[in-house]
Amino acid sequence: MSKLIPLHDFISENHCDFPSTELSSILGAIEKAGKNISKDIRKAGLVDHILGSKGSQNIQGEEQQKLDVVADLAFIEAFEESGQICGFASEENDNFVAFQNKEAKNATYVVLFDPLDGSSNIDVNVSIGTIFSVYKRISPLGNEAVLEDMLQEGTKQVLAGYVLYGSSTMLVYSTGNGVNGFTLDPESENFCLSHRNMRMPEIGRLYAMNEGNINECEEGLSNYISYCQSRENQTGMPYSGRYIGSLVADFHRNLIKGGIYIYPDVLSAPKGKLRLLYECNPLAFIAEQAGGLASTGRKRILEIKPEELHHQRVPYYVGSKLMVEKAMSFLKK
Ligand code: P6P
Repeated sequence: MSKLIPLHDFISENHCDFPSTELSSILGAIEKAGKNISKDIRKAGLVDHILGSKGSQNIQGEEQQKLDVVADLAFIEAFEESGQICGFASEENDNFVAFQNKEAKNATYVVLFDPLDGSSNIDVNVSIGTIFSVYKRISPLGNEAVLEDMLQEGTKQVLAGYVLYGSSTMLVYSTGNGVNGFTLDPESENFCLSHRNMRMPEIGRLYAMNEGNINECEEGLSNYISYCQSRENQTGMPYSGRYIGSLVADFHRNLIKGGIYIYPDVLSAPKGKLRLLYECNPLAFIAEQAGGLASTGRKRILEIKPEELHHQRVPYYVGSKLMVEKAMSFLKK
């Protein structure tokens, strides 16, 4: 087996990827929290404080799982310890938080994150993930972070990615110079380079959508799904439907094998279900950096100007370039 390259060695060998040592420190914080959450998830069935509902709801009105809150706190602590983050917004918290210590007020970056996406799958042992997005602050150094720091277009991301707690635990990120994937080595407890310069196949034969919504989505999308299920597509065979119910897991599979993930606007979610800031932007950044596309079906995700912190949801078509383009061609202009 060739020599394993731990994340920190990769970063120092590719310092050009990191416009600043601060970013590599932030990635170190994500690595630290990701390792801790991975340990908790691996023993979830055995420890009472891990599984099940916490008996509270988050700002989204969703039942919080105990591990949601544990993950949220682990990432907040790691970001604060890094000294590079002046403030954050988390899907699990009511508002953004400006760190109060002097060092933080002089920090350059803000982070937006979903600490544990797909957490309803924890109790059934299905892959879940953390999604993160880092921006340079707009507000002046020396002051507290402000809301505008959190409401930037996705094109302004300087670091984005995810931790996937799957059959193995992976960290996948981009700083705008391509996408690299690292797998947690249980022996050394290091994330080691396992997927260098990841490229999303231009086309594939997998589509991920909750087809329970098929009677509530627009006709063009319904026609696209019929196309996927027909012999008219490029394979001459029906595509395979693969929907895990965990965005990070569906996205990661499509990144490797090619495919499309769709969460449209439906009657129960008129603007779509997925959150622009915490889910759509970071994965759109990764998709585009790997040669894929991410759209609302009509507009590039990364160009949307966020208007509000929590409830801004968008329809989401993300994945292989030719598949997203094909899906969009079925939608009314
Ligand atoms: P539905 C999880 O709650 C999530 O945000 C994504 O991870 C997942 O793809 C989607 O929602 C599942 O939603 O409505 O199909 O159960």
